Formats: sequence, structure tokens, C-alpha cells
Amino acid sequence: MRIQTVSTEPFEGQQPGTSGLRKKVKVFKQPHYLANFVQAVFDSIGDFAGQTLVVGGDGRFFNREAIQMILKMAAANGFGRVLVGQGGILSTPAASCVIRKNKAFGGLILSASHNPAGPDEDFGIKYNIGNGGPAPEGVTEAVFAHTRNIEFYNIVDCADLDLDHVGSFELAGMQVEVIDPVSDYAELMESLFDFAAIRALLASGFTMKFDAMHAVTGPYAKAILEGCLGAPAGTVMNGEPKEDFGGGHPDPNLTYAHDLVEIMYGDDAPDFGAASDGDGDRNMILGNHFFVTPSDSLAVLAANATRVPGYAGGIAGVARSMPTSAAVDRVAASLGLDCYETPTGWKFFGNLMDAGRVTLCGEESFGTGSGHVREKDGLWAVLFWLNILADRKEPVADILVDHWKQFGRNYYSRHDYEGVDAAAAAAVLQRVRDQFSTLPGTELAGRMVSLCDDFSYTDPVDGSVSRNQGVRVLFEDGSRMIFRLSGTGTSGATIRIYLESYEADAGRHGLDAQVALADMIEAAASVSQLQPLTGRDKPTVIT
Ligand code: VG1
Ligand code: CO
Repeated sequence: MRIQTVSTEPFEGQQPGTSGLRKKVKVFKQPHYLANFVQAVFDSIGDFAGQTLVVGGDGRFFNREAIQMILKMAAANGFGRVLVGQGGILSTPAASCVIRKNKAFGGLILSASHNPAGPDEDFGIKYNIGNGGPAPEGVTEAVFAHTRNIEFYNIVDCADLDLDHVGSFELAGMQVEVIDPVSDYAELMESLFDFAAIRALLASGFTMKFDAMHAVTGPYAKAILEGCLGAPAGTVMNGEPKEDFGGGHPDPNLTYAHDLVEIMYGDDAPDFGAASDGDGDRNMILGNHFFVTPSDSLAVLAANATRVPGYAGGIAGVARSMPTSAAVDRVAASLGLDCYETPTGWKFFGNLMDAGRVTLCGEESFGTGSGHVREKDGLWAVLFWLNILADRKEPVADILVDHWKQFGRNYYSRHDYEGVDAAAAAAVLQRVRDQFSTLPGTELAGRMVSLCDDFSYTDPVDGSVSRNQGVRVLFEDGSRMIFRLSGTGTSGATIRIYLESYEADAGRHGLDAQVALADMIEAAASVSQLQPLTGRDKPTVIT
């Protein structure tokens, strides 16, 4: 076995976005493309000689090839041990769990999350640090800098490795351990939740469906829900992971999780429905004919946390990404907890959790999680809900209505315009920025504008500053209108418009969010001039 030093040249644009480097498979398949990025990661993360690296992915097309290359490069660069999921599989939260449990130096996670998979679709890679969470911006910037100067990478010249059987072997002095992708994660879930109570709930006639969307959560959900918790076989739908996710778009929202939505809004709908995304870190929660917005879900989990064994002692604080609704802020205020507002992307929660300042975190983009790992965690959120339902023995809808009665309702919606011309998308945001000085003090959608800015965040733990994290139009009554460009897409630009208004009056809590927000939606269109600037007259996805 020979260690080769291969000469290479930099590729343009290997800049990690909101969650790692995501590109079309065709881009990743170019000779040296992936190797360059992996070497740039290894050159940026400090002294890992003899240390442990965790590797796994969501099983999408190109996952296996990528993992073979990464293992050979990890050995050639001096890692002492690699833990890799059997068949190259690890959901994102499971990878975070394995990194933490084994005190690994870090991990490489192969996924483009909710983006479609297949030879013409997307692939992605990101580096997670030793706390199990996504690398902070300081690291991703260093990686990007290295990709621009790279001249060589190191790789072991050998045949492909057998990763389909649990066990261990040596590769050029490095130990490779092929691990069961589910067991450590399942054990962690059992330590947090009252499995006996959930088992009793599922045995009591309570019905549920979980849509794994042909992605990585299938094996996890089957093992935990149908295996440990005794849910009937068939509870997990679309549970066989496929390299192309069955041709679908594994994004658990009302548009893309249509199989599940049809069941939950059909005759004889189950009591509870949930779905997860490509890499298992997102979740959608549904009741019988009822959708729980991710922002409300976070608030409900925070308000009910002490019902769950893992959080029975209370939670330290909460955090949400800036565009996420302020529903959880109201729960935090009533419980006397600190509440942090961070930029979009899970990497901003890591420091707060490491410092013990927060326990629960969430994003409006169907991401919820806690300090048990350093990623958002789809199945964890589902189990949290099941534990609450087992304890409260009320329908999902009643829990929400009750929650709104106590805290008021933050009407919330996100409108996405996907695949927009990049220059036109930038012009839409600029158009709003151009009105920063004139809008405050004027009336929009029947409300007074109080402040407009580009959201900027100073990390309270390490003092690092992240600027330009979303264009905000804030109103005196707490309503908000936010414009942001996606940092995870791979073609054109995606404009996200986030709309929120607060309603204290319980008599007005039963409206459809699109109806309640109609004036805000209209005002956002006129302020941004989105239609004339992009030629789009309606969103691609509404959540
Ligand atoms: C989106 C979401 C963001 C999330 C990110 C990664 O980013 O808005 O909240 O953290 O995806 O989620 P953007 O930049 O496209 O808005 V996942 O499930 O792709 O790891
Ligand atoms: Co994801």
C-alpha cells in the first residue's frame, strides 16, 4: 500500500454555504474536486495525527464513492482511526452522536440534506468539529482559503474497502471501524425519552405514520418506532433508503411530503404524522388534519420540556434562528429563560450549547434539536412529541390551541422563490435595503415600521461577528418581514421571504396563516418589487 501525493490545481467556488459545500454530483465527480476539498479540510483543522474521524452520509448517489476516497485520504494524512457507518450510512444527528460519544477529533458528513439526489442532482460534504456540530465560520473560511491555494493531496493507493460488514480492519496504519449506524443513536434516544410511556401510548389505539421519504431516517425510524416502541409494521412509510430518494425531494414540508400530507388530511387520518429529510435532521409534525409550524413546535417543546425525562430538571435557555418566529421567546419569557437569536444555520447554536447557555434550539426550516447532540435532529423531535402526547393524552391540535391561548399566536409563513436568476434575486434584496432610511416611521400593512436593517450577530461566547444575515423590516407591534437568499441551493438563487405577525386575541387564533398574513404578504411584494424584478408572481413553496 503506497501513500501517493497527487498534484492538483484549485477549483473555483469551493466555499461552504449554510451547511457545507453543496454542488451538483457532476461537479463533485470531476477528477480531484472532492479530494481537493477534503485535503483543504484536513489542512485547516489542526493536529489530528493519531486521532479519530467519523465518516458517514445520507446514502445518496455518490455517497459510496466519496467515502472510499475520504477513508483513503484520512489514512494518508495520518488519522489513527476512522469510524464509518455500515454501508457508508450515518444520519446527520447520528454522526454528531457518534463524534461526541467517541470523543472523535471531528467528522465528515456527506449529504445535500433536503436537495434531490441522483446522477443529475446534488451532493454535499461538511466538516463537523469535536463537539459534534458543524464547523464554525472561522473553520469554513480557512477551508475555503485552502481550496484556493491547494497544490497536492495525499491518498492511499489501494483497492476499494468493504464497508458493508460491521467490523474493523487496518488501512495503511489507520484503524477502520465499520459501525452499526443506528445503535448508538437509538441508545441516546432511549436515555432521553420515556420509552415505556410511548410504548403504552402506541398500544392504546393511538395511530401514527412516519414518512422517511426514501431517505436516511428509514432504518432509524424502523428500529426505534417499530422495533423498540412497538408501533405496527408499516408505521414507517417510504422507509427503504434509495440513492435517488425515489426521485423525490426529501424536504419534509406540506409541498414535498405529499404522501404523508394526503394521509393526515384524508378520511380516518391517524392521530399523529411526522416526516424527516434526506439526512435525518429535519422534522415535520402533523396532527389529524393539523399542521404544526416548526416555530410553534419549538415553542411547544420548550413549554412542555419538563414532561420528558431527559429535560425533567428544566432547560437552561433556548435559541432560535433570526427568521424563526418569536413564539419560543414568549415561552422563554414566561419561564424566565434566556432566549438567543442567531443567524440561519445550525453552526451558530454550537457555542451556546457548549457554554451551557441553551438546551433547546430551533429553526423555522423544520429543524429542532437540543444539547444531546450538536445538530438538529428529526427523529428526536418526533420522539419528543410522542413523549408529550403520551403524557398529556390530548390531540395535537388541542395542544396547539391551548398553547396559543396561553401565549398568543405568532402567525407565520415562509414563501420561497426557487431557481431565480442570481442578479435579479440580489436586486430584490437591494431594493428593500434602498428603503432602510425611508421606511421607518411609515405605515405598511396597517402597521408602523420601527426598524430596517441587515441582521448582524455577535456570538456572545467567542465574540465573532457574522454580518449580512438577512434583510429585516421590523414593525412596532412585533410583526416582521425578512428577506434572505438561500445558502444551500445549487442552481440559481432562492429568495426566502419570512412573514410573521402576533395575535394575542384567542378569538382570532383559528385563521389560516396565509389569510392572517395576507396584508403582510402584499406589503412584502410591494416593498421588494419581487414580481417586476424577477418575473415571478407566486412562490415555488409555501411553508
Ligand atoms: C436552509 C435553512 C436553514 C438550515 C439549512 C440547512 O438554509 O433555511 O435554516 O439550517 O437549510 O438545513 P438556506 O441557507 O437554504 O436558507 V439541512 O436540513 O439542509 O442540513
Ligand atoms: Co437536513
